[in-house]
Amino acid sequence: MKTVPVLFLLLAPLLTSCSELYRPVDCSDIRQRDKSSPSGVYTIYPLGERSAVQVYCDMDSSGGGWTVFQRRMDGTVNFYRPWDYYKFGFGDPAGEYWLGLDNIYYLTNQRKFELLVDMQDFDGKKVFARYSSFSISGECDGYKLNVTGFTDGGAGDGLSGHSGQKFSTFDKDQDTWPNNCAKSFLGAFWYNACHGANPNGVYRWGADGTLFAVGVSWYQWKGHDYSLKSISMKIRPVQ
Ligand SMILES: [Ca+2]
Repeated sequence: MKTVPVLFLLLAPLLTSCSELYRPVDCSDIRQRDKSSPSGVYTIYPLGERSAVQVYCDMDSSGGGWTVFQRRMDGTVNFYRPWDYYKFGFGDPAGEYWLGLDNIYYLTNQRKFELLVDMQDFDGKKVFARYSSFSISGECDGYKLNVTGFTDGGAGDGLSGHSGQKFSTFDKDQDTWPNNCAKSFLGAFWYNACHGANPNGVYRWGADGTLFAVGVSWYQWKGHDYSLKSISMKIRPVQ
C-alpha cells in the first residue's frame, strides 16, 4: 500500500522532464536528429531551457538545417520599427519576421556559422549570396556585423561592405553617415553610409523609384530602386 505513492513520487519528476530533455539550439540540431524533418516552424533554445523561441527552419536549401533570422515575402509585417523590436525580434515565424539581435548573437557566438541569403524577384528568378563566416557581437558593442567568405549565387555581394558596422534603427543611429540611414532609407540594418542591401526596407512591388533606395533592395543584383519579392537570411553551423 505504501510503496505505490512513493514510487510515483520518485518517477513523477522523471516522467515530466522527459519531453523537455531535447532542446535544439538551432535548426541544424533538428535536422541532425531527424534528416526527414521538413521545412517549417520549430522551437529552438539558443541559450538554454528558458530561451525558447519559434523560428522557420529551411530544411531544403543546400543540405538544409538553416535557421532563418530574417524573412520578407509578402509585405504583411511592418519592418520600420525601433531598436527594442530589432533587439528582441518581431513578426510571424510562419511568414515575415526578424528573430532578434540577441538571439542572433547567442547563436553565432557558440559556434562558427555560415550565412545564406536567398532572394527572388517578381519574375520568379531566384539567386543567392553565400558567406562562409557570419557572426555579430553583443549589444554593448552595437551588434557589430562580421561577415566574410563571399560565394556568388547570381546575387552579387551586397553584404561584405557592411562588415564591421554596428546595427542601426531610426531611434538608434550607429551608422557612419552624418545623417540617419535608417530614417532616410526606412529600414534597420548594419548601415554604413548607407547601404548595398536594405533587406528590412519598405516592402514594394518591384521597380519603384518614388523614394530613392527605401525598398527591400539588393543593389548588386537589381539596383537601389527594385524591391524584391522575397528575401531570407539564414545561418547554419560550419561542419
Ligand atoms: Ca549617422
